[in-house]
Amino acid sequence: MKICKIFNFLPHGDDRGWLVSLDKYSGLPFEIRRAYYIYGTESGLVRGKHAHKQLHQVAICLSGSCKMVLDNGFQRESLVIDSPKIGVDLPPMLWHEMHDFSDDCILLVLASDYYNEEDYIRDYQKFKKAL
Ligand code: T46
Repeated sequence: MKICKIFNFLPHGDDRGWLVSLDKYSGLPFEIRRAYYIYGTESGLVRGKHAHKQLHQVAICLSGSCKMVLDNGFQRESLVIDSPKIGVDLPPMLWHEMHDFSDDCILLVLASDYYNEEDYIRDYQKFKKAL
């Protein structure tokens, strides 16, 4: 089974460049309640390292690149993302880590709900037990 699910967005292009619009009609699996973005992470540092109990998210690399490591408790996959035309699905109960940030990486994350620290599982063994 493949863990990683990718959304391919449809850019609107003309002689001025590209525009991608995202909402519930463009194939996202949830209505967006929150957006945040990550930038300025040094290449040797790792972010994420958690799963969410309920939250559903999609991560989009708007600039530069980073490596997403995804783990469903049984299998681990990784992929480098470097295009604003694709989104990585981060459903509930999927352990995710972000590695190898380029200096210019801007990672946009669209989320199904507001920030809630109670929704995080930050201990891998607890994550495995909760599956
Ligand atoms: C995730 C991955 C992809 C807030 O105050 N509001 C927010 O909406 C978020 C997301 C974070 N914060 C605060 C909490 C911490 O003090 O920002 C600080 C850094 O958060 P965290 O260490 O959780 O960041 P990452 O990069 O490890 O994880 C983030 C998201 O938190 C997480 O939900 O799935 O990106």
